Amino acid sequence: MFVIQRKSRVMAIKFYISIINLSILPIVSISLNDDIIDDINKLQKELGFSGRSEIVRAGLRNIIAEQKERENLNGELTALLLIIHQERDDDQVTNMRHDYEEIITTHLHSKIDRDRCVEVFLLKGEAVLIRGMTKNFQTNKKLDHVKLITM
Ligand code: NI
Repeated sequence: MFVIQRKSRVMAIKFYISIINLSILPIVSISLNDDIIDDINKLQKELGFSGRSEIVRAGLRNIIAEQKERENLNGELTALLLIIHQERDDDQVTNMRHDYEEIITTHLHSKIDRDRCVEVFLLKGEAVLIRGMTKNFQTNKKLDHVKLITM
């Protein structure tokens, strides 16, 4: 009798410890501008996320999944690279595209509205080059949105 009680008490303590461990996630602070915070608040309402952290985690999971998918790309590929940026940053794309002339088959550049432009690159070539181009554009802070779609 005594043994059983003791055992169940140990199990209860272990259970509480595992709950505490689950709830203590490392905290990472990030700086965001007002526009992004507004977007996050809107997303939270529209998609029913329980909090901002939840949204950030979902976004990060997407980036990680995309990156893993990209790492698996091999050989000759056809892909579409979509870029949205402020009109004033046109030169960012113009300067960077020169390094990738050999894989660019089509380049479309159009205005979205008064301040923004969209650029679409149809790419054909080695996966390693397409990956490199995507990485360079994605890490350019002046570009608002960069997305690779492989076919
Ligand atoms: Ni433009």
